[in-house]
Amino acid sequence: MSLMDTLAKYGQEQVLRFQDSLSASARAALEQQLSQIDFAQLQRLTLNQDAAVDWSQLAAKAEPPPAVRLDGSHAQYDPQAALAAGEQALRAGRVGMILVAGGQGTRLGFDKPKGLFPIGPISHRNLFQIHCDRLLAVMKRYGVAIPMYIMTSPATDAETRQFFHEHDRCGLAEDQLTIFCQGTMPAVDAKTRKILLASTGCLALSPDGHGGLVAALEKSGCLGEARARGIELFYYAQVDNPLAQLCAPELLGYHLLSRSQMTTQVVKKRFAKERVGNVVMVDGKVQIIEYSDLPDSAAEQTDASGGLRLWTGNTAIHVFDRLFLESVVQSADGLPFHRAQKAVPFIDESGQLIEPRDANAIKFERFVFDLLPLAERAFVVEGDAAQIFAPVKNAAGASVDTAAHAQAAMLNLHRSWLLATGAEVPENIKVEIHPDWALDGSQVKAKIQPGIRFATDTYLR
Ligand code: UD2
Repeated sequence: MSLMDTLAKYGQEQVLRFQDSLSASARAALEQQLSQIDFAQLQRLTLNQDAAVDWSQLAAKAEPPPAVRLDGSHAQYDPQAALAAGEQALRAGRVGMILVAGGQGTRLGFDKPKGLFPIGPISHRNLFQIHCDRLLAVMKRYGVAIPMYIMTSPATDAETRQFFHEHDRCGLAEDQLTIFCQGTMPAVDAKTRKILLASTGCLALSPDGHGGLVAALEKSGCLGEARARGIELFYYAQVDNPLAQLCAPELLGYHLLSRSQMTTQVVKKRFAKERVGNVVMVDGKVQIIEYSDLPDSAAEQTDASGGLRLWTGNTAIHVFDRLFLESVVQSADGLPFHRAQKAVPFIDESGQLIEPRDANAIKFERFVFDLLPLAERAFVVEGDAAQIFAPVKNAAGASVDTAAHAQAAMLNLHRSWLLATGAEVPENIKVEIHPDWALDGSQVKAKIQPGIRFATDTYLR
């Protein structure tokens, strides 16, 4: 079927409205974009013919998942055994690291890839550097090279590659860092369901969500390369969380001991409507109900102890079996799409660029956590938010999840390590610890004089 016939069949002829004004190369580029679109799938989505989820019904059946709790309760496995199993996997070179960095930092008001956002309270290291420094310290501790796979999107790819090129891959070896780009989905007009044009020769395309990870890992060859290197499990984190304990052996170990295919680290939600996914059990399956889909009534329910009944906040820190990801590659196309109403700039019929203030378009995204129901065995482990979770989401001044909140969390964590050794760190003094100086509190005591008093802001590295 010709392109025009396809466009006519799906009522999307408007995308070629300006073709006569395009150069041959511009027209070819537009046709290349159009060739990537599954018009039948897009029509199902725009006509809402995909399986609609009754979130109220799902939430009514949702139970808190069995989870290894911070206080050690519900631990079917001995924490020391988990630590040992995770360390063994690390030393054996069976672990790879996936960092997703394709999102546009719109909420943050930062017009570069979020990974380039400077977050180090004293060092001003950006998020990419924070994560790479930690990975290098883990590698040093376990004497192993851990491959780092960074997923970008067309919105973040070029600047991300340029950054790593200009900064010697943040110290990672050439054969250790792979940057791969996720897929995209066209944005459609919220009323007419017509595909929007970003310019006369370019579609308004958005990243297809971090659920695009599986297809992107496969298409980029990363999954095959990881298999060839003997990688059996991936530690997964979002670039926006500077506290993520990359490749933490305990979580890896619980994943291995429980024979889980996908393990999720959760934190106790701070309040009912916290903007985190809710990790729940429904009909025996672990799954995540995103904050935007959870009815208030379900979010606000409390249990006998007075705490939130659905208490498990999704930190988006996961451990995946490579074999599990390989097994779902085929069904990755079956991951559901979530819709987001967004303000998307577009070219109107006269060829003028319109930059709406209010949501005018629908974006379609897949979520990586929708892999959970596909796992026969999933596992959930509670982490201490003060140690593992301080996402940078919102612009300065917001009540939660700003850079200032994340920096305070980083400083509080490092302070706690120093205070535990008997050092004195006055409240107004900032001490930032580079992971090469100390990856966690256990390494600090041997590095400082007993009872030392920090009188000025200090960056230990
Ligand atoms: C995400 C989770 C939420 C909770 C929270 C923790 C979803 C939908 N929600 O909320 O449950 O775990 O994080 O901080 O996941 N990204 C890509 N490609 C994309 C879209 C996003 O790489 O196409 C990355 C992005 O760079 C960021 C992360 O995924 O690091 C989260 O992105 P988000 O902003 O869509 O999700 P958020 O923060 O609302």
